[in-house]
Amino acid sequence: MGNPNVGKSVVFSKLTGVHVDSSNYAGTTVDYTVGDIKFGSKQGVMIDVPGTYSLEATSEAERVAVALLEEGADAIICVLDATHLERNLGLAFELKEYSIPIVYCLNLMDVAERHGIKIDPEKLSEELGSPVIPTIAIKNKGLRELMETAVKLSKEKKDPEPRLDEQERWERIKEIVSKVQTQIAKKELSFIEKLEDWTVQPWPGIPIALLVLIASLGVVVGGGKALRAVVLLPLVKQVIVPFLTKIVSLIVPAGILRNILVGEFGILVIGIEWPFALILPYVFLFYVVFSFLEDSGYLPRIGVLADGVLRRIGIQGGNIIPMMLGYGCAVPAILGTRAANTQKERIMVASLVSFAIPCASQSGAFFALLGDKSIFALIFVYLLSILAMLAVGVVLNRIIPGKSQPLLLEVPNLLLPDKDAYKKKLKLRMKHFMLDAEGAMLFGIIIAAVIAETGVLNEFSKMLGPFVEGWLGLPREASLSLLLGIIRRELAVLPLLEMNLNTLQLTVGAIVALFYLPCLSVFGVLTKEFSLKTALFIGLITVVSAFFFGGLFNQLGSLIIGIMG
Ligand SMILES: Nc1nc2c(ncn2[C@@H]2O[C@H](COP(=O)(O)OP(=O)(O)OP(=O)(O)O)[C@@H](O)[C@H]2O)c(=O)[nH]1
Ligand SMILES: [Mg+2]
Repeated sequence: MGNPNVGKSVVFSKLTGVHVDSSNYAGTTVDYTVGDIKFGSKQGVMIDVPGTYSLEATSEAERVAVALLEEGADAIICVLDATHLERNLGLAFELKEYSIPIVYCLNLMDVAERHGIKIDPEKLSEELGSPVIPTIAIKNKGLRELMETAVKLSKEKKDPEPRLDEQERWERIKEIVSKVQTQIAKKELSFIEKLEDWTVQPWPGIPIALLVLIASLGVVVGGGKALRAVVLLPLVKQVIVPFLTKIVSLIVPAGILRNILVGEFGILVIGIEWPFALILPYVFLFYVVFSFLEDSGYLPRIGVLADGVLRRIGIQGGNIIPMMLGYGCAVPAILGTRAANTQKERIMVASLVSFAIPCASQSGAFFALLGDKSIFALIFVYLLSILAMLAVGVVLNRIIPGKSQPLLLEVPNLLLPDKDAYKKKLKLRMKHFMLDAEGAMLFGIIIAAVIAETGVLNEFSKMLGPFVEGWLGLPREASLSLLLGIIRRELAVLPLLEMNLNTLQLTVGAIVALFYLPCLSVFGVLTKEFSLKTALFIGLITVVSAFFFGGLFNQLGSLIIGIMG
């Protein structure tokens, strides 16, 4: 157990070999994970617990932590952040009220040293009445000793200590800190320390944030485009697909089956081109950049800068993390809202993520659709998403009962990401994308191939035709987008690529896709985390706004084009 962002998940992963997410911000772990540990001839289980500031849980994630403590254990490993000892000792003291033996893991010793903080573990151990093991979890330092101590302790009995009242407790903590900790005066702030200060002040924090944004977009959009145009598309279009087409043509006679496999919407044609050549490069580069920002501790700093704006729509700056996670995938973003302090904020952030934040796959599809034709349309769609978010935020803030509480937004130390942890994280994210996203995308593509080749699509398009053509100004076949968009968000965009649309139509298509249904997995997680009613409600609002805004834009655009001749 321990405060948020002290390295619990790293300790857990290193000791059990079970990979759990770790990132440099509070609220990475929002549910518990159990892992097996072997130590000599001994076997047992270790549990990775969400971070909590105190045992008076105020968020869903903290409640999970406290519930686990109530269930009991043979020993508690209480992880402390050596760079914020005073605050961390609050929970350390509360845990002493239980009859479970505790070993304190004094982590982040390397960062403390960099900050000129010196702590005497032996003295601290005397004061706390339990062993204290200094560690650098990320480098595996001290973890063996930590484990030995925990195993030894687990056989001992411990008497619960009486509860100290708030006042007494903090006085006692102050006294301990003054005894065990010395701060070496440093001549000059290091560059990282200066950067830590700069990035949370409007000046030069906001220009820095803009630079980070532009650099990130440059890598993702520019790099993705290059990767796609130079390597992936030629490979798929000129080598792989012709090869497969040849083989299939040899084996399968001309007809419906051959078309389903290698025709215009053939499974082996777009089933390879869409996921691998169009979406993958962007998703990959997005996570390259995002994981770096995550581990560096930069993301919560944007929360500090954006706090003023977000507060106006009833959201704390701390919620910036799940919102940004949403640009990757809405599922972890919605789970991440468990760290929010109130149910109202949870629902608001989850709705905004489902409503107007395009996920990485969908962004990839937007870049592919609009990137070459009109960079303005692309920028417009993203600006619109931000405007819509603010507008919907204001409305939801009014209609959802409850209020948001002031939250102490924890700003972590800036760290240079650990190379191995970073690589592992990236690998896992890509694996997850391959299995989850590509699977569902393939499923959608198979449906598309079958309904396109069997004529079902024609019937369906005829039905929706008047609406799609009249109101949205898109060709009839665009109803395929609406059908496939139910499965995954990028599938609402990709079919438009094959339709030779003009810029107005492309933008309308992108707007509809932007707001259109959250995908099936998002619907599932909304139902699980909130209720079926909430999921259906969010689904309904998104569809209605998609058609309303898309159509409105088309009508206005056509009018303006008409007037200008
Ligand atoms: N330099 C350094 N970084 C560390 C150390 N231990 C953990 N970290 C980093 O600190 C950050 C937080 O680690 P996590 O394991 O996610 O923290 P947590 O306590 O599980 O956080 P929550 O799940 O949010 O409660 C990550 O970026 C880790 O890589 C350490 O000893 N030294
Ligand atoms: Mg964790």
